[in-house]
This record gives sequence, C-alpha cells and structure tokens, in this order.
Amino acid sequence: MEHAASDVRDLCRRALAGGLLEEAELGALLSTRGETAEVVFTAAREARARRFGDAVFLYGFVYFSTYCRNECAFCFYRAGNDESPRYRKSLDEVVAICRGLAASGIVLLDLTMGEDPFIHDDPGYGGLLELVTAVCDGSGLPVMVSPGVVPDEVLAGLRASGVDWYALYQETHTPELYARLRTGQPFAARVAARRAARRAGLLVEDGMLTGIGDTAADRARAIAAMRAAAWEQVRVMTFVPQAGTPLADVQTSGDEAELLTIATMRLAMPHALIPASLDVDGIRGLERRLNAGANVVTSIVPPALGLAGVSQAELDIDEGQRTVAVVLPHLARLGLRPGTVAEYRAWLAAAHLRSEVPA
Ligand code: SAM
Ligand code: MD0
Ligand code: SF4
Repeated sequence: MEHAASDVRDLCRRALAGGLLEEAELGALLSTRGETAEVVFTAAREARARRFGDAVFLYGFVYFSTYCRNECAFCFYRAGNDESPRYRKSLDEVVAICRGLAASGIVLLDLTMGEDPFIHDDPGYGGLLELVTAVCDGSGLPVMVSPGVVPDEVLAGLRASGVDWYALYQETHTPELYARLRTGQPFAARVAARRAARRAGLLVEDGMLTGIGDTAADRARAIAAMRAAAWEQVRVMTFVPQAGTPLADVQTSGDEAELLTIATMRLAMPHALIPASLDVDGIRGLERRLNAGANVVTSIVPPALGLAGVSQAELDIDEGQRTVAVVLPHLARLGLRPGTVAEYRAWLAAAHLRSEVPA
C-alpha cells in the first residue's frame, strides 16, 4: 500500500532521530514511489553522512572457485549447469591477484567460492585455511570469506588465520520463499552458521535477493531480522536471470526495489556497512546505489585474469570497468571519496569490540 508523502516524511524524521521503525513501517518505506521515494533516498543519504561522512569503502572481489555442489535456483554456478564457466584458481594465483587488487586501492579482499566439493569434502578445510592465511599475510589487507556453510570449527579457524568477515546471505527471511530458492539447504542451518561466525569472533554480512517473487512485506521482514541480529554488513541485490537455470526466463522489472531496500536498510541500520554491488548492473548502476545510501562498493574485479562475477559473470570485467580507477570519478561526482585502509581498520576494530559476545 502506498502512503502519503507526509507519512513517509514523518517516518524518515523518526528514523533519523534514532527511533525504531516497526516492520510495517519499514514496509511503508519500501512501498514508496516517485517523488515520495526521493524523500526516502534523501533521508538515507543524510543517515549515511552522519555516520560515515563522505567516505565509501572499496572492496576487491575474487571468485576463486566456481565449482559448487548446491543447486540454488537463481545461481549460474549451481551444480549441473554446464553453461557457466568453471575454474579453480591455485593458491599462488589467488595471492598474486590479491596483491594486485591491494595495490589498486581497495580496503578489503572478499574471497568467494561455490560450495566446491574439493574444498568442502576436506573435513578440516585445510586447503581453505592455507589459502586465506596466504592471502592475509601476502596482502596486508582485511579479508572477508564467502565459503558457504562451514562447520563451527572452521569459522574459528578462519578467524585464527586472520580473517575479519564471514559473508553468508539468507536471500530471504521468509522460509517458504527460501525453500524455493536455496533448494535442499536447511533454512535454520544457514541462520545458525552466521550466529556461529559471530561467536567465533568474525564480523558477519547477511543479504537478500529481490525481484525473485519477494513482496515488500518479505523485504521488511528481512530488514527487521537483520536489524535484530545487528549484523555489521547487510546487502540487497536484484536477481539477474541466468542461462541454464530453472529461473532463466523470469521477467525482471528494474532496480527500484533494490534501491528502496538499500535506503530503508540505511534508515533502519544507520551504522551498518551497505554495499552498492557492481555485480548487478555494472558501473552504470553505481551512482544510483550510492544515492540510495550505500557506503561500500563491492565486486571490484581486475580485468584479463579469467575471473568471473557471481550474478554478472562477465559484465564490465574484461573491459576494465570494475576497477578502482573507474569507480573514483563516480564517487567524486557525488561528493564522496574512497575511505582509507586506516579508516576501515578503525571501523573494524570498533565493530569487533561491539560484537564481542559476553561469556
Ligand atoms: N557459494 C557461497 C554462497 O552461496 O553462500 C558464496 C557465494 S554467495 C556470495 C553468492 C551470492 O550472490 C548469493 O548468496 C546471492 O545472494 C548472489 N547471487 C547469486 N546468483 C545471483 C543472481 N543470479 N542474481 C543476483 N544475485 C545472485
Ligand atoms: C559482490 N558478487 O560483491 C559479489 C558477491 C560475495 N561476498 C559478494 C555477491 O557483489
Ligand atoms: Fe553454489 Fe553459492 Fe551459487 Fe548457491 S549461490 S549454487 S551455494 S555458488
């Protein structure tokens, strides 16, 4: 249901004043259109500016293995899809890629993989731990790992190896929709893995998909769940249909829902890191996402190394359009600037202190 502009203004004012909006009120922000939506975007930029000033953090993305044992309905890399490019980079290749990314001016390396049986079938995950240790030591930068669901001991091992972040997206906090998307993967196990990661001392990112059968009420529920968990980073990405998958022919309807979700997340969780992903609409989609209140740019990928994106396997990568150099002028046009590694490390240190679970 669409609400009057005056109601939406009032909700934004309350959120900016530190008030806790109820789930239905989050739904009202998510249902705005046109000029009323602009009110929400403006408030979200104000919330970002108060917490983060003009700093935006740039993240490098390394999809180091595209093999996967799972069958997520939305994913290009689901098991059995022979249309997607499969590769597994060696430790030396990954370290070299990460060094190059580090030199280009990013503040974090996101090491992402499918649930590659080669890695997941090793009970101690020795190969993964060796890889992340080499990247942490070799790059000198904070590291995020997106390995899928792994045992609690492995989460502790990742932290001990120097990793700061565990990324694991629920996609939706509506169990019936989840069951259709992450086929064969228990909802509760995914929720539990994020909680275990926090207990292991890792910072956590949760995320949702939109344009995949979700309603504004589903998105409001997801935001309320993420806020209740107080995850340090939260994201939304618009579903991009993939060849060779069950959802290949789904009709898409633009990125308005994603933008409103970014803005509503910003108002509900003003202190959170919220990505603008280059993996949905490439560089041309960046300014819209920053204008909605995002304060991180993710999926910066170096060209010509055979690396893929997750939802856009190729878009802008080999054209060199997913690089720091290409992102910077867009930040400048919006009066923003890249956050430094020192600023990022200070943010991480404070976040680790806040997230410490009382014994
Ligand atoms: N395999 C691990 C996992 O699934 O947790 C790590 C990869 S995870 C970071 C890949 C994420 O990209 C998914 O959780 C989903 O949110 C997003 N994604 C995958 N396919 C997508 C698509 N077709 N359109 C939009 N987002 C997609
Ligand atoms: C991104 N394609 O940053 C990546 C990915 C995994 N942690 C992140 C979804 O947009
Ligand atoms: Fe595998 Fe992750 Fe893709 Fe699901 S989203 S099929 S777990 S790579």
